[in-house]
Amino acid sequence: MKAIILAAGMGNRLLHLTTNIPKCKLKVFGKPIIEHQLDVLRSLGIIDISIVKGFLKEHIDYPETKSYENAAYAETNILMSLFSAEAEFNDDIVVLYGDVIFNRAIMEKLLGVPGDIVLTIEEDWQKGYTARPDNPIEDVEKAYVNDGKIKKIGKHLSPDEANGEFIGIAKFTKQGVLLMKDIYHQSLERYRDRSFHESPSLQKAALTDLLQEIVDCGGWIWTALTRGGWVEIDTLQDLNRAGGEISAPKIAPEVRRGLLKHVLAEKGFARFIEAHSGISGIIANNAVVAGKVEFDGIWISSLTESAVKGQPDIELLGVNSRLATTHEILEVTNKPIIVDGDTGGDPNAFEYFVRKAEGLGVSGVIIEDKVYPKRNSLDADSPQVLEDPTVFAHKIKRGKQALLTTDVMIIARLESLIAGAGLADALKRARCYLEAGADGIMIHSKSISPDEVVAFARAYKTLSAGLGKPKPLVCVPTTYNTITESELKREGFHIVIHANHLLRASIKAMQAVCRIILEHGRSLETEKHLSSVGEVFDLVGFSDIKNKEKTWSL
Ligand code: SPV
Ligand code: MG
Repeated sequence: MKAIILAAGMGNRLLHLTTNIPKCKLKVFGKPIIEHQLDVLRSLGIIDISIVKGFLKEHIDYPETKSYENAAYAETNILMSLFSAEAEFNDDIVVLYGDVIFNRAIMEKLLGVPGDIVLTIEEDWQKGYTARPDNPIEDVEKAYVNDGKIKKIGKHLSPDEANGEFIGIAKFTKQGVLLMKDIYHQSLERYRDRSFHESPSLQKAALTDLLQEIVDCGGWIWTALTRGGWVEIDTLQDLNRAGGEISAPKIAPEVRRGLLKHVLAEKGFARFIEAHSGISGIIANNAVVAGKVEFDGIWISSLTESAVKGQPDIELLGVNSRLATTHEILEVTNKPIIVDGDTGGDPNAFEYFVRKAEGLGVSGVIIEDKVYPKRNSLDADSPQVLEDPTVFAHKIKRGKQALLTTDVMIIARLESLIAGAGLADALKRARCYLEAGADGIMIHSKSISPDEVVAFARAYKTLSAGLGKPKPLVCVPTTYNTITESELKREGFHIVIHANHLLRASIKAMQAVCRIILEHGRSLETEKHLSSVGEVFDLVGFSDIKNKEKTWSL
């Protein structure tokens, strides 16, 4: 008996947890899902195990297994993954979806049921879904079983008709494998350029589509019934209920610190989003769309760090407040952090700040070339007083010398355009600060058009290249927000910071909820605008703590 584990998919619904590791490597009770599977298989003497990999395949490395690849994992589905291991179709096999954890009894029962094709079917399937509100019933691979055999199978089966759920574990004898292969190859011809049961094409087909075709062709598919004893991990909620941690994995300061340089070296570009508190840090850190588009790092903004404490952005709260907020955010996130250092204060204060930030695990500090105490750059009415460039360059030198590692970037922020001093002044200052050792330049602007920062970027390319190794260029497109990140990248920017959006979003949301409560004299009407208390528990790691307590009491 051989086993084939299908672990090529992306696991999009596990959000931040599967951007860097494949779903089958997520831990449940401290052990990756796939290792739970390997342990059960091996305990039953099944040692000829193949794993079909795709997304982040390099992370699935088990020396005593065979490896197959579905390189087109993003455009195909599980049937293509299974047939990527067709070379193994010469013996009895069990096939497992890579996201199911099951106990030994389930596998023993499956192996014990005679029949050339046997599926493990959950009988009490509806009950499972009342406890999994994140898993819509339309996504369940439902089955209608009669006389011990599958009559219908697939997600489209009506819940009233279904009397079971396929849990993603199947057995094929040698004869069963032959039948499956035959029907698959006939189907490749017969269903060329058209839909295949519930899927738009055979390339995008699920295993259940082929199983239904086997039934329709007169093949018999038997069932091994179960009531519980397994879990499928599709969502954060599933993972947490199974005993897995859903908070972002922790990272040591010395590892995190160098990540910004690493991202820039790898991708040449990084997108940052602002955070101002632990909870906003978690939201920023974990945000992901389409399974892989996420922020590369977090910006600790002076504007929002002050505003969240109800204070204006005028260097009022001091470096220790900024460092405390930074610490709070570092505690609950694992991405690179750039901290807004305002003007940096005097050189001694700046040395203190960069050393503390470095110790905490910060990757970058940006200081702006204005005179202390600065005013927020986006305010049109405030005086924006530029610092003498020599004085500012000296501060950069002092900061660089104070650092103990080469991990942290000190980025000089040019306020020439904010102060109305023009492009030539900005370029002159950029040269001066780069010569003083700045690791990058931020050009700021409050224009609603990107033209002036783009003009700077074009001139900067030549300037920076002329000074030796080109240094990263940063921008904050708050006012000129029509330009996209990719356009900015094309124009020569390396870091784009969305500098205040989470704070502004929360202000609006809080005001709306206050209004609704005042208008209705109760809070019922606010519910649709709110996260559930359970979601708060999940976000802040309370759900993980409950799991840990269960693990430790075992
Ligand atoms: C911040 O986010 O605090 C910044 C950018 O420094 S800005 O508010 O545009 O000055
Ligand atoms: Mg600021």
